[in-house]
Amino acid sequence: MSKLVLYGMDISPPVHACLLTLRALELEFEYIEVNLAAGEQNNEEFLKKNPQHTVPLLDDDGTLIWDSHAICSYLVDKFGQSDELYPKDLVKRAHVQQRLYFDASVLFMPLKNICGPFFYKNVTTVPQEKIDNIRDGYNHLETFLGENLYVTGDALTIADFCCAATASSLPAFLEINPETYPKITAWLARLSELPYYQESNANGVDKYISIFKDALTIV
Ligand SMILES: N[C@@H](CCC(=O)N[C@@H](CS)C(=O)NCC(=O)O)C(=O)O
Repeated sequence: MSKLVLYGMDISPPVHACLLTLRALELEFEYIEVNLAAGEQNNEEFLKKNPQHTVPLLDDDGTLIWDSHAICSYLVDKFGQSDELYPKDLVKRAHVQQRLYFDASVLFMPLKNICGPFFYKNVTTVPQEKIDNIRDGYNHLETFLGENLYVTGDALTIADFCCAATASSLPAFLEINPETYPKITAWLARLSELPYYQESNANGVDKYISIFKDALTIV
């Protein structure tokens, strides 16, 4: 069994997605906190491992993988007892991948586009357009969920981990109104019942949301 090391930060949604996957697979790993506020991601040592200077970063016995979506896929392919969380079936896998790319682009980037300027440049005003981008993501997610239990159908996959890690943090900027988004609300409640959800995601989400409470003005 190789030695897995995850570099992360406690409030980072993509890190939470990896923690959910690691714990779902019951894998042992070492966790190393990277202090992004102190700029540790730009240290020479970290940049050698990930020139894109982002967390999460996985080190699997010297094999370095970054981007949460790539990490979660790799973990299931390499260590999963089954392919349940990341199906090998071509069509099922394509559907999971579509949701992973959706998370990486449509859901996550609006979050990063608000919190990046806040953390690194002390920007506390948010143009309405950035909030509208979050709403677009919610609308798509609500449609994808439809009558399904999970984002690609009736089975839990890594696409749920990635999308839920982002979606649960986005209320820092725009509430998920249960009347407007009943499917998203029910899906997040369903995921929160996973035994490893609180530790892997919810604790960090609470901290993330509390940082932004009353901190931003929408203009
Ligand atoms: N698409 C990437 C996004 C990773 C990302 O942007 N992580 C943020 C923290 S949430 C980060 O490391 N920011 C520091 C930086 O970009 O310098 C993923 O899913 O892993």
